[in-house]
Amino acid sequence: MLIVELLVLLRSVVMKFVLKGLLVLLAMTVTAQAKTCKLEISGNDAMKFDKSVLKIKKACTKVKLTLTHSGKLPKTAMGHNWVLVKTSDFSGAMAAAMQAGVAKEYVPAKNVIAATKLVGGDKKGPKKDTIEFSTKGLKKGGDYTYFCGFPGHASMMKGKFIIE
Ligand SMILES: [Cu+2]
Repeated sequence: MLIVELLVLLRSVVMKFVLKGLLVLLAMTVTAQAKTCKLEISGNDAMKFDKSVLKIKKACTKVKLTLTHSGKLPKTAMGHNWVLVKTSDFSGAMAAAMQAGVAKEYVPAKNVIAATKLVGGDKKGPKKDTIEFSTKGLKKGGDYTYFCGFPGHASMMKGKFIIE
């Protein structure tokens, strides 16, 4: 008699643990489904980004990136954008950015994971641009490069985008 009662009690305790575990898992899944990670980078009048590496965690499902022009030169002379590509697409994307021209904000027509508008340092602006992009399809440990598509800038203005 006592054994049966004990077994029933034990079963209900086990069930509680299982349910609790499921709830925790569910909560983790919900959290993982919507995690926006913020990144900031700026470009200056000396044709440089302030960062050569940008890192996010694999758990980030979205990235909110802000590019700011920290200088004073207009975007016609020293414009900067931020273009993210697979490193294997980088050299092709540099050429494609130039071909796209200022009308397309020097953003390549294809193989672009994400890109901002062209920003300038003077009041004509814009001084900054914020974009949001999904990390869907991007791999942890993958090889990604970001660069500025303004003609001639990418040799100095580039960096690694790392998912860890
Ligand atoms: Cu630039």
